[in-house]
Amino acid sequence: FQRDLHSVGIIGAPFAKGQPRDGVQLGPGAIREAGLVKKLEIQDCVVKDYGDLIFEEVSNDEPFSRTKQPRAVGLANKKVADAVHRVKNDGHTCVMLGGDHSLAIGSIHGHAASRPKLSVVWVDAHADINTPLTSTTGNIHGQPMSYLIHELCNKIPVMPNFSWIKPCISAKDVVYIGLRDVDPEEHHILKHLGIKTFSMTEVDKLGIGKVMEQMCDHVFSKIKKPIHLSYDIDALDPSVAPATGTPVIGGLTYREGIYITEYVCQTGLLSALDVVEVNPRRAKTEEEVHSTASVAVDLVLGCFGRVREGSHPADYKIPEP
Ligand code: EXY
Ligand code: MN
Ligand code: MN
Ligand code: MN
Repeated sequence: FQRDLHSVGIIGAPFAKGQPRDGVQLGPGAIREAGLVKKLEIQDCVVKDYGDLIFEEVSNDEPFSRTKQPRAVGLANKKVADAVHRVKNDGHTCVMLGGDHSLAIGSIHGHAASRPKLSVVWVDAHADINTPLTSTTGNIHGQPMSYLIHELCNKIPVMPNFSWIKPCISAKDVVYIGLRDVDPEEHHILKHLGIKTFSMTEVDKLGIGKVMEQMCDHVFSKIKKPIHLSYDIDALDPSVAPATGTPVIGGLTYREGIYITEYVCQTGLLSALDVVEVNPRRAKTEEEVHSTASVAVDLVLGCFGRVREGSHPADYKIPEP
């Protein structure tokens, strides 16, 4: 087995206002501290760290109807979109470290600005496809997909600091893996738009190997598009990744979670990755912070060539006595 060379551009996005729990802004720091850059370099990636984005305070950010902190979320996502666009134009595979999952609005938007035809693989316990009008919580991290899908554009109200967002993906180019906590309104949207979903039931029934094969059959049925992998750490079982804001029992095992990344890497089409919802303040112990951050690092490593069978340099020679 031989590795490809990967050129990786990393953006930290310490942002928490797409949801109500403090601490998810500390995700990028925790993932970096777990050795992300060093470990990528050890596996022969060329890494450019663009550092962490700075998000200004937004005053008078009153809810828009039920939707909470729309101005801050809209503004932060514009920054993320511009940063991801830049990383893509610089020629790297982009890694966006969240922060909460509302940041996928900017990440996918910025990615689509430089790669117009994308497929999106959304790995999550949740569908994150509420519209501002179906959401019962008003938390934008439960809504990002709704702003991005063409087929929903006439269901989205005009909100402050959201006017720059234009839908940029088609329902047929989206696949979900790991679902197990989907609101009724979201379930309707998924069925109505015919979006391909592999809930935990399909993971149980088919096994993760077949899930990934069928995922590829679905998104690459016509042309091979670049992949945007949006990986919510809560897709993994809370026993594997406890430090997160909305844990749901019955999730992916460590092995299933890693297999997804190995498989996506093997397609050669990974173009951008989000790792979101790591929240160090939701951990019960320091050990839970470390284990969650270290799993997040392993997911990134899997996306960039790490394989469990091991690997070796092409020119390696067994030493002779
Ligand atoms: N469906 C619920 C909502 O819309 O608020 C819960 C969303 C949780 C979103 C998490 C991060 O993926
Ligand atoms: Mn999510
Ligand atoms: Mn989630
Ligand atoms: Mn590869």
